[in-house]
Amino acid sequence: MTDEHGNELICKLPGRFKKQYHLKQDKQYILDIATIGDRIKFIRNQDGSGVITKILERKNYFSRKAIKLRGTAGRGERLEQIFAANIDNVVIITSVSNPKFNNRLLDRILVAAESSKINPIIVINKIDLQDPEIYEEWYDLYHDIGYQVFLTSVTGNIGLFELKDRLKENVNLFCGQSGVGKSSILNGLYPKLNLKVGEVNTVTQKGRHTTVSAVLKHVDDETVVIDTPGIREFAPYGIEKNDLAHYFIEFLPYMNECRFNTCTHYHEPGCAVVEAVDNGEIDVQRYYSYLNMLETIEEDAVY
Ligand SMILES: Nc1nc2c(ncn2[C@@H]2O[C@H](COP(=O)(O)OP(=O)(O)O)[C@@H](O)[C@H]2O)c(=O)[nH]1
Ligand SMILES: [Mg+2]
Ligand SMILES: [Zn+2]
Repeated sequence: MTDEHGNELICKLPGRFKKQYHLKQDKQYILDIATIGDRIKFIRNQDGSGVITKILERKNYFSRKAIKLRGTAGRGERLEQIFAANIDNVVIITSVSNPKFNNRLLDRILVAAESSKINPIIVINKIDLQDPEIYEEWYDLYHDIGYQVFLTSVTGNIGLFELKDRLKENVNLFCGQSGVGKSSILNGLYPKLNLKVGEVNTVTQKGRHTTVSAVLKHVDDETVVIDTPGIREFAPYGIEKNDLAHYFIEFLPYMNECRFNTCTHYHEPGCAVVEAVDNGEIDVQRYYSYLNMLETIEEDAVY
């Protein structure tokens, strides 16, 4: 960790701060588990190292539903896995090709960002590998919703300067599928980082827990980037069926017009969201993502 003067030191983390997964019902959870980006109090040892004594209140944190662990299926445990805390931007890296653009995953991460009130930034990378007509459609879709979208190519050195400018003086959490170019982009923006590229990200298996090990780097006095291992599956944590549509922000203007105020915008008659999809005001791909997520929430509820 880094102290108030910007010096790095190693801090011991007492066991009680180490619990990696927790139940939302556990009222202590915000205070109990240390995560990347936490601000902490510590005692300094004589040898210059420290011991963490307190985790300070977080302004926000970014999490997902933990992937199903062997031995827990069917026991009704709904566990949350925290990636990082005190974040300004979730920078969602996607690629137009190799791997191909995954709008379902993007929409899931957007929902998580919206529900945790963290600003999302979308990066569409590897544009050197694809025809502009293809990626411009995706650009327009997300841009028209109101998201900030950057088109980049690390090989072609396109869009990196603009992205770097946007990340300045913020704490930025990078996430996305493995292979989309997270490490390449970070190296392109901050060559000193010298991250390994083209590595298959391994999620380390420790006992029965699966660890997400994110790395936090101060790239200049005010700018922080956090790199995370590739995400294969992503389900936001703790979202109720009736709240899901609120996080598809372009649905909001229509939702009040639905005939039923309990409308899930699926099968109900008089649904203004469905009507907006039918007449092209809401993009059908986004609506499919919504239905896809609604279905997974319902599956979980069966436990
Ligand atoms: N053509 C092309 N390849 C890229 C670009 N960015 C990254 N790559 C390649 O994609 C592969 C995966 O990159 P990496 O940064 O390790 O992805 P990560 O898993 O998201 O960190 C590497 O072989 C990179 O050289 C790009 O803009 N264009
Ligand atoms: Mg990487
Ligand atoms: Zn509706």
